[in-house]
Formats: sequence, structure tokens, C-alpha cells
Amino acid sequence: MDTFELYGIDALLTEEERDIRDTVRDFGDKELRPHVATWFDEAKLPARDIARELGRLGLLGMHLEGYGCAGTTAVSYGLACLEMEAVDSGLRSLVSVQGSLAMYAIHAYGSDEQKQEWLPGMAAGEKIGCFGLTEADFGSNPGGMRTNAKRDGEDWVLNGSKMWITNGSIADVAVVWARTDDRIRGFVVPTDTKGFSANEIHQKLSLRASVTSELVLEDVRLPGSALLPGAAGLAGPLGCLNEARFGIIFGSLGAARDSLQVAVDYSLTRDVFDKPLAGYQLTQKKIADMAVELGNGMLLALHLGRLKDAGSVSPEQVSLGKLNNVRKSLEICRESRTILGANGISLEYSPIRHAANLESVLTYEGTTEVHTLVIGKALTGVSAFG
Ligand code: TGC
Ligand code: FAD
Repeated sequence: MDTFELYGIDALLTEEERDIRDTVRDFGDKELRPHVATWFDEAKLPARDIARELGRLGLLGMHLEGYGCAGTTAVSYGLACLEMEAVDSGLRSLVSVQGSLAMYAIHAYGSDEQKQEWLPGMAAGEKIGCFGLTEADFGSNPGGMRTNAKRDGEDWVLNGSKMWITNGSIADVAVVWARTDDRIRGFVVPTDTKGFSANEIHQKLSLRASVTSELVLEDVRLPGSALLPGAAGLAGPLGCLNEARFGIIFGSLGAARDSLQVAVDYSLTRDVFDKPLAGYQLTQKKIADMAVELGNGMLLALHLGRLKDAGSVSPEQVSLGKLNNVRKSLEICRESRTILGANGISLEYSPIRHAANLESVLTYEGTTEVHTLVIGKALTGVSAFG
């Protein structure tokens, strides 16, 4: 029996949600899992090919309506993220950044022309998008950004740089957030625009099966129509982050579920002191404790998913889910690793890869500390930022 069976999770899902989950799991197990350790080891991801496959499955922007998007429930989207992250957080990142950040920004704030131009190709995985908010000196505090956009007649001219941008150097389009004379605004930047360049970041010890880049904007001249008309101020990008953080609430549990499963299987076949490791009480305590945290995390994710589908989830609740589920999932991956002993440090087994990935997940989309302060502010009414 696995944890979700123990918790009776299937009974909480609709038939359509179970079907979507099973389809994504099957795809992940057959097409991605056999290659993922090599992609991680070599820090090379065939992202374009994978994006097309994900597009064919309808996973890109799947919770958005129209423009070739599937229009599923938030819970279905969450389950898809979970199954992708059960293979590798880098693959879930690809889905998150494409659907919840780049596509969502255009879908929620874009003009009709912007939506028609970009969304169908992005949903199909033919066009890849990235989302440039963070700068080298402004991660947790994006409101301090230096990248700026100045009006020149009808045009906009962008200067600055962005750091740690997922898919940056393979993207066809970048959603870039920049300071204007008015407020922070978003721009849809085709990456072949003169003055735009992207440099891949190497030597990462986490999310190696994911492309991470610096974006450089040097006098990037864009027509007035490149501005996202529906977003003004930090609420624009933060609105996108709510979407991606929601996916992570489910997604991180995938890494934990896979790690725990690997640990349980290993404990049954590994003999220590002449009997299987699974038969020792200390091992069973580890397994039981991990299952409780994993199952509780899933109940929380489903609860927040149902709230989101009802249109009533708040940003603070999303922070709560991201904080708890990533933190607990990382603990589960690390504890699973201990059960594997020395084998646990080999890429042959997934827990250490998942744990290394979750170090990034703990940091991106709002660090543990940022989400703690968001919750602290909600509970006390006092902001401890800045
Ligand atoms: P503050 O003064 O609190 O708010 C500024 C404006 O934003 C509004 N707002 C939100 N709106 C929607 N959703 C939210 N979660 C919101 N939080 C705040 C707020 O109402 C206000 O609106 P308005 O209209 O009055 O202007 O802002 P602050 O400067 O004090 O900062 C708040 C803080 C620290 C919580 C925020 O800046 C934050 O969340 N920082 C973390 C940054 C972050 O998460 N960056 C992620 C970058 S993208 C990424 O990591 C992708 S990873 C790749 C992958 O997913 O795979
Ligand atoms: P900092 O903000 O410098 O934080 C350093 C430490 O200080 C953290 O522990 C933090 O919690 C703590 N801290 C900050 N403020 C406070 C405070 N007020 N009180 C107490 N402690 C505080 N960004 C994008 O825009 N797009 C992307 O696609 C993207 N992809 C990423 C992919 C990867 C693999 C990684 C690692 C990052 C990615 N990011 C992306 C950037 C990510 O969002 C930032 O790294 C994150 O927001 C944290 O910013 P920082 O790294 O500058 O850390």
C-alpha cells in the first residue's frame, strides 16, 4: 500500500482528475523517467522536444481557458504538476514557467492580439516562454528592480538584466517586468529582438535537468503594443506567482512520494544484520512519519485546490501551502535518502536528486522566509518585510 492509498486520496478525486493524473504518470514513467538521471548528470535537458510532447498531452497552460488551452480544474493542474515532479522538479518547472508564469501573464493581462499571437503556440509547446522578474540584487524584494522601460515616441526602450530565469536561453518569448515612470509594468519581448540576449547559468548543483539563465536587455526597442495592458504595479507579477506557487504545492509532493516509494522498496530488499531493513522498528518509524507528512500535505493541497476551483483561495493560503509542502517534501527526500545508506548518494536512486532539486524549490517562487513572513503578516496584521 502506498501513502495516498492509505489516506484514501482517490475517493477525493473526480474520475476526470484520476484520468489526467494516470495519463501524466504513465507518460512520465515511460518517456521521461528512463532518461532523467542522465539529463540531470549531464545538465542537459532536451526541453524543446519535451515541450512539444507536453503540448500534445495538453499540459501547457492546461488550467487556462481558450487559445488552445485545455481549461481543466486547478486540482487537475496540481495533479499533473505532482506527477511531473515525481520524475524531476526540473520537468515540473518547465510546465510551471510555461503555463503559470509566461502564459498566465499573457492570458490574464495581455491584449487580444498578444493572446492570439503567443498562446496557441505556447499551449502546443511550439513556442517556449520565460518569466523575468528576479534580478541579481532583487530576488525576494522584486519591488526594488532596476530594469527599466522608457517611452520613446510610441515605442518602449528596455534596459537592465534579469537573473536565474528558467528557460531564459531557450525561450522564444520573455515576459519581462520593468520599472517605468509610472509603475512596474510587464512587456512581451520576442527573444530575437535586437539588444536581447540570454546566457545560460552553469555549475548548478540543483535543478540540473532545467535550463536557468541570465537575461540581458540593452536598448531593447519594442512597439507600444508589447506592453501588457492589464498589469500595473507589483500585483501583476505577484498574481502570476500565485499560480505557479499553487502548482508547487502539489508538485513538491511528487518528489516526496517518489523518494518515499524508492526508500520503502529498497528497505524490503536490503538485508542488514541478517534481515530486511523494512523489518526494523526504526525504519518503520521513518516510513510512517514520512507517510503522515506526505498524506497531510496532499490533504492540504487538495483543500487549497478545491478553494481555488471555487475562486476563493487567498495568496496567504497559497503561501501556507507552498511553505509547508516544500519544507516537508524536502525533509521526506532527505530521510528517504538515509534509508538507502551509501547507495542513497548515487544518481541511480532518486531521493538525493529530488532533495537537491527541492533546495531550489525552497528558494524560488518565494523563499521559506518570505512565505513565513506573509503568514506572519496575515496573522498579526503587522508587516515584517523591510
Ligand atoms: P507589497 O507592498 O506587500 O505588495 C505590492 C503589491 O502587490 C500586491 N500583492 C499581491 N498581489 C497578488 N498576489 C500576491 N501574492 C501579492 N502579494 C502582494 C499588493 O496587494 C500590492 O498591490 P498594490 O495594488 O497595492 O500595488 O509588496 P512588498 O514589496 O512588500 O513585497 C511583498 C513580498 C515580499 C511578499 C513579495 O515581493 C514577494 O512575494 N517576494 C518573493 C518574490 C518571488 O517569489 N519571486 C519569484 C520569481 S519567479 C520564480 O521564482 C520562478 S521559479 C521557476 C519555477 O517555478 O519553476
Ligand atoms: P535573496 O532575496 O537575496 O534572499 C537571501 C536570503 O535572505 C533568503 O534566505 C531569504 O529568505 C532571506 N530574506 C530575504 N528577505 C528577507 C526578510 N525580509 N527577512 C528575513 N529573511 C529574508 N526568478 C524569476 O523571476 N524567474 C524564473 O524563472 C526563476 N527561476 C529560478 C530558477 C532557479 C533554479 C532558481 C534557484 C531561482 C529562480 N528564480 C527565478 C529566482 C528566485 O525567485 C529567487 O532566487 C528567489 O526569489 C530568492 O531571491 P534571491 O535568490 O535573490 O535571494
